[in-house]
Amino acid sequence: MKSPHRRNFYIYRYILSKSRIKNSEHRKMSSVHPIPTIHLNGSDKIHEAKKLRSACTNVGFFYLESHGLSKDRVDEVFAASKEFFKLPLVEKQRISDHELTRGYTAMEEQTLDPSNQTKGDTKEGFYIRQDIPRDHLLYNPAKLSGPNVWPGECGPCSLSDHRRWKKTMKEYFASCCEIGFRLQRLIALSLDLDENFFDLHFVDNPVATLRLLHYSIEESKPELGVYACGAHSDFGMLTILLTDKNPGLQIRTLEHEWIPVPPREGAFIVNLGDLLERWTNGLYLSTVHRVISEGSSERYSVPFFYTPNFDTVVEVLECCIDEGDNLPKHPPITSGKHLLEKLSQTHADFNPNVQ
Ligand SMILES: O=C(O)CCC(=O)C(=O)O
Repeated sequence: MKSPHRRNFYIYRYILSKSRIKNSEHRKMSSVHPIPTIHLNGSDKIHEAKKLRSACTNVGFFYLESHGLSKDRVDEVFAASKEFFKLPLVEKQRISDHELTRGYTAMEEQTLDPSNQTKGDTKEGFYIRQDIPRDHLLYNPAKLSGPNVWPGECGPCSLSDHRRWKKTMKEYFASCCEIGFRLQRLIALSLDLDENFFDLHFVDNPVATLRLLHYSIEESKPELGVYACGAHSDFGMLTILLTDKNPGLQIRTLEHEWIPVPPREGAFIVNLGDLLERWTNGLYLSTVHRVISEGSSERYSVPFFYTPNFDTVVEVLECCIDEGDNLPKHPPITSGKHLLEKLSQTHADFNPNVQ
Protein backbone atom coordinates (compact mmCIF):
# COMPACT_ATOMS: atom_id res chain seq x y z
CA MET A 1 0.00 0.00 0.00
CA LYS A 2 1.35 3.43 -0.92
CA SER A 3 1.73 5.95 1.89
CA PRO A 4 -0.54 9.05 1.65
CA HIS A 5 2.60 11.11 1.20
CA ARG A 6 3.69 9.06 -1.80
CA ARG A 7 0.16 9.19 -3.23
CA ASN A 8 0.10 12.99 -2.94
CA PHE A 9 3.40 13.11 -4.76
CA TYR A 10 1.89 11.26 -7.71
CA ILE A 11 -1.27 13.39 -7.65
CA TYR A 12 0.87 16.54 -7.64
CA ARG A 13 2.95 15.31 -10.59
CA TYR A 14 -0.25 14.38 -12.44
CA ILE A 15 -1.81 17.82 -11.98
CA LEU A 16 1.45 19.40 -13.06
CA SER A 17 1.58 17.23 -16.14
CA LYS A 18 -1.99 18.16 -17.14
CA SER A 19 -1.45 21.86 -16.67
CA ARG A 20 1.44 22.40 -19.04
CA ILE A 21 2.51 21.20 -22.42
CA LYS A 22 3.81 17.92 -21.32
CA ASN A 23 6.62 16.83 -23.54
CA SER A 24 8.93 18.34 -26.08
CA GLU A 25 7.28 16.18 -28.73
CA HIS A 26 3.86 17.73 -28.04
CA ARG A 27 2.90 20.51 -30.38
CA LYS A 28 -0.14 22.75 -30.62
CA MET A 29 -3.10 21.14 -32.37
CA SER A 30 -4.13 23.25 -35.29
CA SER A 31 -7.86 23.96 -35.44
CA VAL A 32 -7.73 24.05 -39.26
CA HIS A 33 -7.15 20.38 -39.99
CA PRO A 34 -6.23 18.80 -36.72
CA ILE A 35 -7.16 15.13 -37.06
CA PRO A 36 -4.62 12.98 -38.92
CA THR A 37 -5.43 9.83 -40.93
CA ILE A 38 -3.75 6.46 -40.40
CA HIS A 39 -4.02 3.48 -42.76
CA LEU A 40 -4.16 0.14 -41.02
CA ASN A 41 -3.29 -1.78 -44.19
CA GLY A 42 -0.76 0.78 -45.38
CA SER A 43 1.94 -0.79 -47.53
CA ASP A 44 4.74 0.85 -45.53
CA LYS A 45 4.20 -0.09 -41.86
CA ILE A 46 7.16 1.91 -40.60
CA HIS A 47 5.87 5.02 -42.35
CA GLU A 48 2.39 4.52 -40.81
CA ALA A 49 3.98 3.95 -37.38
CA LYS A 50 5.80 7.29 -37.68
CA LYS A 51 2.58 9.07 -38.64
CA LEU A 52 0.87 7.30 -35.77
CA ARG A 53 3.47 8.55 -33.28
CA SER A 54 2.85 12.09 -34.42
CA ALA A 55 -0.95 11.60 -34.13
CA CYS A 56 -0.59 10.12 -30.64
CA THR A 57 1.75 12.81 -29.30
CA ASN A 58 -0.07 15.78 -30.86
CA VAL A 59 -3.75 14.92 -30.89
CA GLY A 60 -4.59 11.57 -29.31
CA PHE A 61 -7.26 11.15 -32.02
CA PHE A 62 -7.02 10.00 -35.63
CA TYR A 63 -9.16 8.66 -38.46
CA LEU A 64 -8.47 5.03 -39.29
CA GLU A 65 -8.83 4.05 -42.94
CA SER A 66 -8.18 0.87 -44.96
CA HIS A 67 -9.27 -1.19 -41.98
CA GLY A 68 -10.97 -3.89 -44.04
CA LEU A 69 -14.51 -3.51 -42.70
CA SER A 70 -17.13 -3.11 -45.44
CA LYS A 71 -19.82 -0.41 -45.53
CA ASP A 72 -22.47 -3.14 -45.56
CA ARG A 73 -21.24 -4.48 -42.21
CA VAL A 74 -21.25 -0.99 -40.73
CA ASP A 75 -24.76 -0.29 -42.06
CA GLU A 76 -25.96 -3.57 -40.61
CA VAL A 77 -24.62 -2.67 -37.14
CA PHE A 78 -26.33 0.74 -37.19
CA ALA A 79 -29.62 -0.75 -38.44
CA ALA A 80 -29.56 -3.34 -35.66
CA SER A 81 -28.70 -0.71 -33.06
CA LYS A 82 -31.58 1.54 -34.18
CA GLU A 83 -34.01 -1.37 -34.10
CA PHE A 84 -32.96 -2.22 -30.55
CA PHE A 85 -33.32 1.30 -29.15
CA LYS A 86 -36.82 1.60 -30.66
CA LEU A 87 -38.02 -1.28 -28.46
CA PRO A 88 -40.37 -0.38 -25.58
CA LEU A 89 -38.46 0.72 -22.47
CA VAL A 90 -39.71 -2.21 -20.33
CA GLU A 91 -38.33 -4.64 -22.89
CA LYS A 92 -34.93 -2.93 -23.00
CA GLN A 93 -34.73 -2.77 -19.22
CA ARG A 94 -35.16 -6.54 -18.96
CA ILE A 95 -31.96 -7.04 -20.96
CA SER A 96 -29.34 -5.83 -18.52
CA ASP A 97 -26.87 -7.05 -15.92
CA HIS A 98 -25.57 -4.20 -13.79
CA GLU A 99 -23.04 -6.38 -12.00
CA LEU A 100 -21.27 -7.63 -15.13
CA THR A 101 -22.02 -4.36 -16.98
CA ARG A 102 -23.77 -6.07 -19.86
CA GLY A 103 -26.79 -5.00 -21.86
CA TYR A 104 -28.99 -1.94 -21.52
CA THR A 105 -28.21 1.29 -19.68
CA ALA A 106 -31.00 3.88 -19.57
CA MET A 107 -31.02 7.53 -20.69
CA GLU A 108 -29.05 9.71 -18.24
CA GLU A 109 -27.78 6.66 -16.32
CA GLN A 110 -24.15 7.57 -17.04
CA THR A 111 -22.62 10.91 -16.06
CA LEU A 112 -19.16 11.16 -17.55
CA ASP A 113 -18.32 14.56 -16.09
CA PRO A 114 -20.07 14.70 -12.70
CA SER A 115 -18.40 17.95 -11.64
CA ASN A 116 -19.86 19.89 -14.61
CA GLN A 117 -23.14 18.10 -15.27
CA THR A 118 -26.52 18.81 -13.68
CA LYS A 119 -27.99 15.60 -15.12
CA GLY A 120 -26.74 12.45 -16.77
CA ASP A 121 -25.63 12.12 -20.40
CA THR A 122 -28.63 12.37 -22.74
CA LYS A 123 -27.92 8.95 -24.19
CA GLU A 124 -28.88 5.31 -23.63
CA GLY A 125 -26.57 2.38 -24.30
CA PHE A 126 -26.07 -1.34 -24.67
CA TYR A 127 -22.89 -3.08 -23.47
CA ILE A 128 -21.42 -6.18 -25.11
CA ARG A 129 -18.21 -7.65 -23.69
CA GLN A 130 -16.38 -10.97 -24.03
CA ASP A 131 -18.97 -13.75 -23.72
CA ILE A 132 -17.71 -15.98 -20.89
CA PRO A 133 -20.12 -18.77 -19.82
CA ARG A 134 -20.75 -19.29 -16.11
CA ASP A 135 -19.03 -22.68 -16.14
CA HIS A 136 -15.87 -21.32 -17.83
CA LEU A 137 -12.55 -21.13 -15.96
CA LEU A 138 -12.39 -17.39 -16.65
CA TYR A 139 -15.86 -16.71 -15.20
CA ASN A 140 -15.32 -14.16 -12.44
CA PRO A 141 -17.90 -11.43 -11.76
CA ALA A 142 -15.41 -9.46 -9.65
CA LYS A 143 -13.39 -9.05 -12.85
CA LEU A 144 -16.46 -8.34 -15.01
CA SER A 145 -15.85 -11.67 -16.71
CA GLY A 146 -19.11 -13.46 -17.50
CA PRO A 147 -21.84 -13.94 -20.08
CA ASN A 148 -23.46 -11.25 -22.18
CA VAL A 149 -27.20 -10.67 -22.08
CA TRP A 150 -29.01 -10.79 -25.40
CA PRO A 151 -32.42 -9.72 -26.69
CA GLY A 152 -34.62 -12.79 -27.02
CA GLU A 153 -32.82 -14.56 -24.17
CA CYS A 154 -34.23 -12.47 -21.31
CA GLY A 155 -37.96 -12.84 -21.91
CA PRO A 156 -40.21 -11.83 -24.80
CA CYS A 157 -38.63 -9.53 -27.34
CA SER A 158 -40.10 -7.81 -30.35
CA LEU A 159 -36.95 -7.49 -32.50
CA SER A 160 -37.63 -8.75 -36.02
CA ASP A 161 -34.94 -11.47 -35.72
CA HIS A 162 -33.11 -11.59 -32.40
CA ARG A 163 -30.79 -14.44 -33.51
CA ARG A 164 -29.60 -12.41 -36.45
CA TRP A 165 -29.19 -9.37 -34.16
CA LYS A 166 -26.90 -11.35 -31.87
CA LYS A 167 -24.92 -12.72 -34.83
CA THR A 168 -24.45 -9.19 -36.23
CA MET A 169 -23.12 -7.93 -32.90
CA LYS A 170 -20.89 -10.93 -32.23
CA GLU A 171 -19.34 -10.67 -35.68
CA TYR A 172 -18.79 -6.95 -35.32
CA PHE A 173 -17.27 -7.46 -31.88
CA ALA A 174 -14.84 -10.03 -33.33
CA SER A 175 -13.86 -7.63 -36.15
CA CYS A 176 -13.18 -4.86 -33.64
CA CYS A 177 -11.00 -7.21 -31.54
CA GLU A 178 -8.98 -8.01 -34.64
CA ILE A 179 -8.59 -4.35 -35.63
CA GLY A 180 -7.71 -3.45 -32.03
CA PHE A 181 -5.07 -6.16 -31.92
CA ARG A 182 -3.46 -4.93 -35.13
CA LEU A 183 -3.58 -1.34 -33.91
CA GLN A 184 -1.87 -2.14 -30.61
CA ARG A 185 0.94 -3.70 -32.66
CA LEU A 186 1.27 -0.55 -34.75
CA ILE A 187 1.36 1.43 -31.49
CA ALA A 188 4.22 -0.76 -30.24
CA LEU A 189 6.13 -0.07 -33.46
CA SER A 190 5.45 3.65 -33.14
CA LEU A 191 7.17 3.54 -29.73
CA ASP A 192 10.20 1.80 -31.28
CA LEU A 193 9.28 -1.35 -29.40
CA ASP A 194 9.08 -4.86 -30.72
CA GLU A 195 5.83 -5.23 -32.68
CA ASN A 196 4.70 -8.01 -30.26
CA PHE A 197 5.50 -5.99 -27.14
CA PHE A 198 1.91 -5.55 -25.91
CA ASP A 199 0.57 -8.86 -27.27
CA LEU A 200 0.57 -10.71 -23.96
CA HIS A 201 -1.80 -8.13 -22.51
CA PHE A 202 -4.39 -8.80 -25.20
CA VAL A 203 -4.21 -12.51 -25.98
CA ASP A 204 -5.71 -13.93 -22.76
CA ASN A 205 -8.89 -12.15 -21.92
CA PRO A 206 -8.67 -8.48 -22.79
CA VAL A 207 -11.44 -6.29 -21.47
CA ALA A 208 -12.88 -5.60 -24.89
CA THR A 209 -16.17 -3.74 -24.83
CA LEU A 210 -18.59 -2.78 -27.54
CA ARG A 211 -21.17 -0.18 -26.65
CA LEU A 212 -24.14 0.80 -28.77
CA LEU A 213 -25.16 4.38 -28.05
CA HIS A 214 -28.30 6.31 -28.89
CA TYR A 215 -28.40 10.06 -28.17
CA SER A 216 -31.79 11.72 -27.74
CA ILE A 217 -32.66 14.85 -29.70
CA GLU A 218 -32.36 17.03 -26.57
CA GLU A 219 -30.18 20.07 -27.19
CA SER A 220 -27.03 20.25 -25.05
CA LYS A 221 -26.75 23.35 -22.86
CA PRO A 222 -23.25 23.49 -21.41
CA GLU A 223 -24.12 26.67 -19.48
CA LEU A 224 -26.81 24.63 -17.68
CA GLY A 225 -24.68 21.52 -17.27
CA VAL A 226 -26.61 19.51 -19.92
CA TYR A 227 -24.48 17.41 -22.25
CA ALA A 228 -25.15 14.61 -24.71
CA CYS A 229 -21.97 13.08 -23.30
CA GLY A 230 -19.95 14.81 -20.60
CA ALA A 231 -16.25 15.61 -21.01
CA HIS A 232 -14.01 12.66 -20.21
CA SER A 233 -11.00 10.71 -21.35
CA ASP A 234 -11.42 7.03 -22.19
CA PHE A 235 -10.45 4.43 -19.64
CA GLY A 236 -8.65 1.74 -21.66
CA MET A 237 -5.82 1.56 -24.19
CA LEU A 238 -7.65 2.70 -27.32
CA THR A 239 -11.17 3.27 -28.61
CA ILE A 240 -12.41 2.47 -32.10
CA LEU A 241 -15.47 4.60 -32.75
CA LEU A 242 -18.15 4.43 -35.43
CA THR A 243 -20.49 7.39 -35.66
CA ASP A 244 -23.43 8.12 -37.91
CA LYS A 245 -23.47 11.27 -40.08
CA ASN A 246 -24.46 13.62 -37.27
CA PRO A 247 -21.80 15.90 -35.83
CA GLY A 248 -21.37 16.45 -32.10
CA LEU A 249 -18.07 14.89 -31.04
CA GLN A 250 -15.54 17.48 -29.85
CA ILE A 251 -12.03 17.20 -28.41
CA ARG A 252 -10.26 19.51 -26.00
CA THR A 253 -6.92 20.81 -27.14
CA LEU A 254 -3.94 21.28 -24.85
CA GLU A 255 -4.94 24.97 -24.82
CA HIS A 256 -8.41 24.01 -23.56
CA GLU A 257 -10.28 24.92 -26.74
CA TRP A 258 -13.02 22.61 -28.00
CA ILE A 259 -12.71 21.57 -31.64
CA PRO A 260 -15.02 19.26 -33.63
CA VAL A 261 -14.16 15.80 -34.93
CA PRO A 262 -16.45 15.59 -37.97
CA PRO A 263 -17.76 12.14 -38.97
CA ARG A 264 -16.04 10.67 -42.03
CA GLU A 265 -17.74 7.94 -44.02
CA GLY A 266 -15.67 4.76 -44.32
CA ALA A 267 -13.32 5.72 -41.51
CA PHE A 268 -13.26 4.89 -37.82
CA ILE A 269 -12.41 7.61 -35.34
CA VAL A 270 -9.75 6.22 -33.00
CA ASN A 271 -8.61 7.75 -29.74
CA LEU A 272 -6.16 6.70 -27.07
CA GLY A 273 -7.18 5.93 -23.51
CA ASP A 274 -5.80 6.57 -20.04
CA LEU A 275 -3.86 3.32 -19.82
CA LEU A 276 -1.78 4.12 -22.88
CA GLU A 277 -1.15 7.62 -21.55
CA ARG A 278 0.05 6.04 -18.30
CA TRP A 279 2.20 3.45 -20.07
CA THR A 280 3.87 6.23 -22.07
CA ASN A 281 4.18 8.62 -19.13
CA GLY A 282 2.02 11.22 -20.84
CA LEU A 283 3.82 11.12 -24.19
CA TYR A 284 0.73 9.67 -25.91
CA LEU A 285 -2.40 11.66 -25.17
CA SER A 286 -5.63 10.37 -23.72
CA THR A 287 -7.49 13.39 -24.99
CA VAL A 288 -10.57 14.72 -23.23
CA HIS A 289 -13.66 14.71 -25.45
CA ARG A 290 -17.42 15.21 -25.21
CA VAL A 291 -20.56 15.17 -27.35
CA ILE A 292 -22.70 18.25 -27.85
CA SER A 293 -26.13 17.90 -29.44
CA GLU A 294 -27.46 20.78 -31.55
CA GLY A 295 -30.97 19.57 -30.81
CA SER A 296 -31.85 18.86 -34.43
CA SER A 297 -31.52 15.06 -34.63
CA GLU A 298 -31.00 11.90 -32.68
CA ARG A 299 -27.52 10.44 -33.00
CA TYR A 300 -26.13 6.89 -33.00
CA SER A 301 -22.56 5.84 -32.35
CA VAL A 302 -20.73 2.61 -31.51
CA PRO A 303 -17.52 2.88 -29.50
CA PHE A 304 -15.37 -0.20 -29.02
CA PHE A 305 -13.12 0.10 -25.98
CA TYR A 306 -9.98 -2.01 -26.20
CA THR A 307 -8.52 -2.52 -22.74
CA PRO A 308 -5.71 -4.87 -21.62
CA ASN A 309 -6.36 -8.00 -19.53
CA PHE A 310 -7.95 -7.20 -16.18
CA ASP A 311 -4.76 -8.16 -14.31
CA THR A 312 -2.30 -6.35 -16.55
CA VAL A 313 -0.16 -4.01 -14.49
CA VAL A 314 0.25 -0.74 -16.35
CA GLU A 315 3.53 0.82 -15.36
CA VAL A 316 5.52 3.50 -17.17
CA LEU A 317 7.56 1.99 -20.01
CA GLU A 318 11.30 2.42 -19.77
CA CYS A 319 11.41 3.83 -23.29
CA CYS A 320 9.24 6.73 -22.10
CA ILE A 321 11.46 7.81 -19.22
CA ASP A 322 14.36 10.01 -20.13
CA GLU A 323 17.20 11.25 -18.02
CA GLY A 324 15.79 14.73 -17.59
CA ASP A 325 12.72 15.83 -15.69
CA ASN A 326 10.58 12.98 -16.95
CA LEU A 327 10.07 10.85 -13.85
CA PRO A 328 7.04 8.52 -13.66
CA LYS A 329 3.88 10.64 -13.35
CA HIS A 330 1.70 7.79 -12.10
CA PRO A 331 2.15 4.79 -9.85
CA PRO A 332 1.52 1.38 -11.45
CA ILE A 333 -2.12 0.32 -11.60
CA THR A 334 -3.92 -2.75 -12.88
CA SER A 335 -6.10 -2.34 -15.91
CA GLY A 336 -9.04 -3.78 -13.94
CA LYS A 337 -8.69 -1.49 -10.94
CA HIS A 338 -8.63 1.59 -13.17
CA LEU A 339 -11.69 0.38 -15.08
CA LEU A 340 -13.72 -0.47 -11.97
CA GLU A 341 -12.95 2.92 -10.43
CA LYS A 342 -14.09 4.72 -13.57
CA LEU A 343 -17.25 2.64 -13.97
CA SER A 344 -18.17 3.29 -10.33
CA GLN A 345 -17.60 7.03 -10.72
CA THR A 346 -19.72 7.38 -13.85
CA HIS A 347 -22.53 4.75 -13.81
CA ALA A 348 -25.45 5.22 -11.40
CA ASP A 349 -26.64 1.60 -11.80
CA PHE A 350 -23.27 -0.17 -11.65
CA ASN A 351 -23.44 -2.79 -8.92
CA PRO A 352 -19.90 -4.18 -8.66
CA ASN A 353 -19.25 -7.61 -7.23
CA VAL A 354 -17.01 -6.91 -4.28
CA GLN A 355 -15.39 -10.15 -3.13
O1 LIG B 1 -20.61 9.04 -29.22
C1 LIG B 1 -19.48 9.49 -29.40
O2 LIG B 1 -19.16 10.04 -30.46
C2 LIG B 1 -18.42 9.40 -28.31
C3 LIG B 1 -18.80 8.48 -27.18
C4 LIG B 1 -17.79 8.49 -26.08
O3 LIG B 1 -16.92 9.32 -26.01
C5 LIG B 1 -17.83 7.45 -25.02
O4 LIG B 1 -18.83 6.73 -24.91
O5 LIG B 1 -16.84 7.33 -24.28
